[in-house]
Amino acid sequence: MHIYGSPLSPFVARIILACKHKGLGYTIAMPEGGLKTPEYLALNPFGKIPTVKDGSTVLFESGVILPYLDDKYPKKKKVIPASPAAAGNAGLIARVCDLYVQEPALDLFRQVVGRAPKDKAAAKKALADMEAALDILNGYISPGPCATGKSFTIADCYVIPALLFATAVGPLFGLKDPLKGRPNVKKYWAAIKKHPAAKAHMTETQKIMKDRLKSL
Ligand SMILES: N[C@@H](CCC(=O)N[C@@H](CS)C(=O)NCC(=O)O)C(=O)O
Repeated sequence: MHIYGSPLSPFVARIILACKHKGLGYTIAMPEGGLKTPEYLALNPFGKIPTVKDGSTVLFESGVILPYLDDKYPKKKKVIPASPAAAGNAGLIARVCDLYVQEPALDLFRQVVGRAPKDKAAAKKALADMEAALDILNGYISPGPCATGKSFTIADCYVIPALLFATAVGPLFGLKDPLKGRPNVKKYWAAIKKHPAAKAHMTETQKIMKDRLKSL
């Protein structure tokens, strides 16, 4: 299986984390020549990452790729829990991170790296939105070892990249420790760093992020 993308992308990271949990082998690289070449647009007409090529199957959109991996490799560990209630809970935590933690964190990141104009009012709102979402996440997330408790699930595939961005950008906008006062999130973050599916990805991404921010 080939993943088009980079581990720094939180959307790509979801797929990497799922593959690591499942023990699926993969190669990963940015599309040759960039995201908007005719060759890449033929695979993903939005010209975004991730796109996955698995034999003759080509899929994009992280939210589509994750359940595909469970269905395609039924003998491997799953990321979506079997019981509807557990799957719903995992999906809920994932969605909270996707829409409400990661989105404002990415808005802030775009301002930092110059992909969005510097705008103090927009940054203040994004920071407040991110904090409010972290408070809500704190009410749903397990303190560990994984986001829903014992097992690594789709929730972790979403929470980890969202928190990598939230903890990286918060301090740049005056929020020294975005996890402070959110004890469940804080305990989760300390625990998941040691998880075999997450450890290497988190170390690698934090280094890429640090280098990226240092180079500005
Ligand atoms: N909804 C998509 C979002 C993918 C996405 O926005 N990827 C970003 C990278 S972080 C991208 O490719 N941006 C380039 C662009 O929009 O031109 C998913 O979940 O896969």
